[in-house]
Amino acid sequence: MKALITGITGQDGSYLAEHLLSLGYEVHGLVRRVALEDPERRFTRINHLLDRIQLHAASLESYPSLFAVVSRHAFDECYHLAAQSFVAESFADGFSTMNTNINGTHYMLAALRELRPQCRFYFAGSSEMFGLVRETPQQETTPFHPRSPYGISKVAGFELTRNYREAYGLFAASGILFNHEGPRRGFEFVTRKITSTVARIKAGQASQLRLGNLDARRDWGHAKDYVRAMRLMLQQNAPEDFVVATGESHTVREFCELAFAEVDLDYRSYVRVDEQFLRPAEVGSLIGDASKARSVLGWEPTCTFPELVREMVQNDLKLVLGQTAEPSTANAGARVPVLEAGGNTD
Ligand code: NDP
Ligand code: GDR
Repeated sequence: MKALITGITGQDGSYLAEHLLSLGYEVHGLVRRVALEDPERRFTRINHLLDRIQLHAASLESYPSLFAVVSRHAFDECYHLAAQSFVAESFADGFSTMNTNINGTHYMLAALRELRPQCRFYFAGSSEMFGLVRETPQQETTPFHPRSPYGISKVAGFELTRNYREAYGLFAASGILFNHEGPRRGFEFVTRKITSTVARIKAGQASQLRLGNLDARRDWGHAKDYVRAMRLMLQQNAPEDFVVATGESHTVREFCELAFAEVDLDYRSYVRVDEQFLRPAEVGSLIGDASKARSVLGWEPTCTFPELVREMVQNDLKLVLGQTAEPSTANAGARVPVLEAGGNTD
């Protein structure tokens, strides 16, 4: 099986690449060019995979570049994960979020339809599509009410995916994934912001943690569990959309409480509310009902909330102390890919 992952340098892309490699897939990744090529840093999450995957330079903003990659390889599955994924940033720059997330998805679907209609397509939908929730818990049939440019872009991507399925017969499925985290999470997301700051406070390198809405409630799972569900969706007889969630929700405050307790500190002594981290329109509470994924895909989450918090804090402690931590850097520098003009690395 030959799979293409867009967003392979991100949290989910790196876990998914590992998962597919472990199942014997040939894994290809799409990466964008950046002006300052610094592959070792840029590919931190996939450094340890670089000698087992093939990277292709292309831009989500350019249909011809995506077309070129799809035209060169007979992909069986495409996991479209690349996106501007930070909700707060989408308020700061809604236009680029829309361009990347909506057009990027449309271009990928159009290129596959044109060149490789038998390739199965996964779209990274989000619980942010539910936004101002109409029912609790949220399931596949819950109406959408997005509250940010990011959420709107994901609803558009979801609808595009459905339309390509219905209009052109593509095997195109969307996962409606609730928040999933882990040691590879970007530092701007609240879980990693908390665990990395807890580690720095413990090491005497920081004295405070400034956050926005402590009462926001999320259904947090582990990214490693969630990438398994993505693949399972593409192994079904027919393309369908699935909610992927733990069915448990916690507040940001509870996350803080556990994370600080992990290093024997009381969060109340360190956490301060800072208005700059409040959002113009907030998604107050999300909790998913993944019954369909459980019964149809046979999918189950394996990581509990306390285990997730502990793993992230312990990993950040190791990073602060300069010890080996996730993602593995064991293979760093083994083969630093050079992304050549209009080309790929193979
Ligand atoms: P990350 O932010 O960690 O990764 C995003 C990826 O998208 C990176 O590889 C990034 O590449 C790439 N990307 C961003 N903008 C562009 C662009 N303009 N052109 C090409 N590539 C681009 O996200 P996650 O791994 O957490 O999430 C994966 C997907 O799942 C996203 O679509 C996200 O919206 C969605 N999702 C995530 C959830 C979560 O809780 N993690 C929940 C529900 C949905 P680069 O390294 O070059 O920046
Ligand atoms: P979210 O994740 O917006 O749910 O999107 P994030 O971790 O950014 O926020 C979760 C909740 O925490 C509140 N919050 C803060 N958030 C951040 N980032 N920084 C803070 O200081 C802070 N203080 C409180 C937020 O207001 C929010 O309520 C993530 C992304 O991965 C999306 O791509 C994905 O689609 C959804 O999860 C499901």
